[in-house]
Amino acid sequence: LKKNWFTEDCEMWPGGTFSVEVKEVLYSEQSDYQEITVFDTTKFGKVLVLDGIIQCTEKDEFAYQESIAFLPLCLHKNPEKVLIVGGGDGGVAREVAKHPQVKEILQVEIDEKVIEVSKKYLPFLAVGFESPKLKLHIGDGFEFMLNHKNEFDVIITDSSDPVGPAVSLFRDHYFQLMKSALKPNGIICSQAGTVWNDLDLVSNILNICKKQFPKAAYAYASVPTYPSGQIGFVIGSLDNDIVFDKPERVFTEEDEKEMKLRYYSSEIHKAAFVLPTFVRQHLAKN
Ligand code: AAT
Repeated sequence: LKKNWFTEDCEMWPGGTFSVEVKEVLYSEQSDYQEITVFDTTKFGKVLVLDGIIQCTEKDEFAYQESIAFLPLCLHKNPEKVLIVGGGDGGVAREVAKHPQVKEILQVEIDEKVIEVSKKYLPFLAVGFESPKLKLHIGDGFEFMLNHKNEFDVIITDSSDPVGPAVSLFRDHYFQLMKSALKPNGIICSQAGTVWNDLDLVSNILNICKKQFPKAAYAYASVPTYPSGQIGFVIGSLDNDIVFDKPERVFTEEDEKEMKLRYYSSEIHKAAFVLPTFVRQHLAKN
């Protein structure tokens, strides 16, 4: 490979990985929690990298942010109060704020530096922080959850992978705490890994979710710059009557335009829960 290619090298995806051609490194510093890098690329726009792992690229970030936001929001009958854990670039807040029923958003991000850097270099994401609906807390998502009970309609965990500061957000205890932080009929949605790289990780997270929530499912989105071009979410619901592939809130084409949606639609919502056969079979027996 040419010298100016960035390669996402991590023990979580051994033997093969994704590269992007870098035009210019805009920022690179170690924060209290992780190494933060922002660079510009020839074809993918600006890219945010934490500890060597791509968090988002300008080209395809909307596929991830829209999915992790609207899958749970549209499954809830009235998602008025929403908690976002992680998401320091602002992209998920940007999407959540668009939902017409959402009145109040709390966000807890561990690393103030990610927010600062996004505001400076990634304004298309950090625009999310400008919403008057949003209150931002700096702190650990796990600790935050210990002190909040019966408060949220929807909790979205936009966390990095389970290697650095986000390890606690994949634990049993965290899912238990999210459950008690929810109001009746509440819904959670957590970043839950890719089926091509680590199907066991996916089934572990889904099983942790199933232990706490009467209803749980894995949904996926196509995001070319995440490992293997795909990423998924576990969704858990306290509402026994939920039908995951049937959104409560259906968006018309006018809604899509007004909300500037580029990936999520009510059709995509249904498709997101239809899993490839090897995935369906693996999740059924593990
Ligand atoms: N929307 C971009 C996608 C992300 S960002 C993940 C965020 O989670 C980062 O800002 C990180 O600082 C934050 N974070 C990590 N641990 C915690 C914690 N314990 N509490 C609160 N915030 C935390 C995710 C990209 C997924 C990459 C898939 N390969």
